[in-house]
Amino acid sequence: MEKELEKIVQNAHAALNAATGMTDVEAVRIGVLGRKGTLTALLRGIAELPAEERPAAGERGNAARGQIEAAIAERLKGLQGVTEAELADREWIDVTAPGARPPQGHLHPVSAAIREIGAIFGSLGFQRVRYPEVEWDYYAFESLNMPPDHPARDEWETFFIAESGKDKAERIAEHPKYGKMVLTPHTSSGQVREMERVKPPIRMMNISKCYRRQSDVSHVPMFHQFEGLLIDEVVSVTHLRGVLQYFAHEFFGPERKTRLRPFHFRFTEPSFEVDISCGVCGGSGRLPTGGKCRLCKDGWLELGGAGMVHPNVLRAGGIDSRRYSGFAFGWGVERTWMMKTGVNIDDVRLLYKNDIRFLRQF
Ligand code: FA5
Repeated sequence: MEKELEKIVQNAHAALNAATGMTDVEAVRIGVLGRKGTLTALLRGIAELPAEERPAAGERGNAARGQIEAAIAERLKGLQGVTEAELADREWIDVTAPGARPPQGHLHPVSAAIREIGAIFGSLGFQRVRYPEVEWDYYAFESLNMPPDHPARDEWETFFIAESGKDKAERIAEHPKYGKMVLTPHTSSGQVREMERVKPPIRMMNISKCYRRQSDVSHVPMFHQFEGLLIDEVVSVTHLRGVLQYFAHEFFGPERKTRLRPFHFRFTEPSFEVDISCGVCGGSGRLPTGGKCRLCKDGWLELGGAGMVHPNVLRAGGIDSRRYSGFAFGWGVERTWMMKTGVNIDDVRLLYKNDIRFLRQF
């Protein structure tokens, strides 16, 4: 028995030394001291020894048990220290290090431009409004001095919306003057709606989506326009020019200039196209290297249309054209943004490709 005890103790020590984790130590404990453990079995055998040998055998057995228990406790303590040290090593954090920033997006350039444009005209007292994107022919064309079948309408390359037979008949009976249903081809559709909504003085800023059947480097089928309308008692072209110059100064910077070029729109008289001096060549049309500026060619870029509101349009809006006059202008948001100094984009369609690599640059 003596020898067996010694062997059990030695094996237990060897197994404990080889243990690399708590579960190994637990396996040793069960294997030696558990109900079916080697030492437990040996100690059970003491009962079968002659009576005079039992006390000494019991004492040695208990001493061996105590020794193994102490060795287990010791080993556990050691391993716990190691685990804690490992954990501390693995999960170490430097609380003073700067945090990792999560990726942050930003507004689409068109949304950012809309905000900026709205804020500039807001500072001049122009009130933001919104009118339907699906509009009646009456507001998009007829009330703007473009009777049905007038050739000037062709320029707007309009999308028409189909109305079903019964609904259409009912609607025409109710609102005969409205005509066909269209996708707003320009924000000028808001002019007569605004005149119907409020009486002068009017300072409207209508920024909205517009739709035309067009797609090339300078056209997209869905784009945005911003339309200013100002109606009051004594309004002249000088006011129009001052407002446009103020906007250009704020949006593009003080070094850029605007000019009004005579044009023709059915709903303004006189009418103009507004140009802005090119931000690439500084308005000269030539590059410092001597060549022609590829963006503008002659120093100017077209921004959009403008003019003094036609008396027929004022009349359509129920406004006395002998007492009141006004100006209006309508520009494309995308093209206006593209003319900012440093943007340098030669295809407007890039804005709607949803290519994050492109959008991230602005
Ligand atoms: C108009 O739409 C007139 N309603 C502007 C106006 C308003 C004149 C008030 C007088 C008084 P035009 O068709 O030229 O005009 O369009 C104005 C601007 O919208 C263009 O200069 C361009 O910047 C932008 N635009 C027009 N079509 C597109 C398109 N398909 N894609 C992107 N931008 C466009």
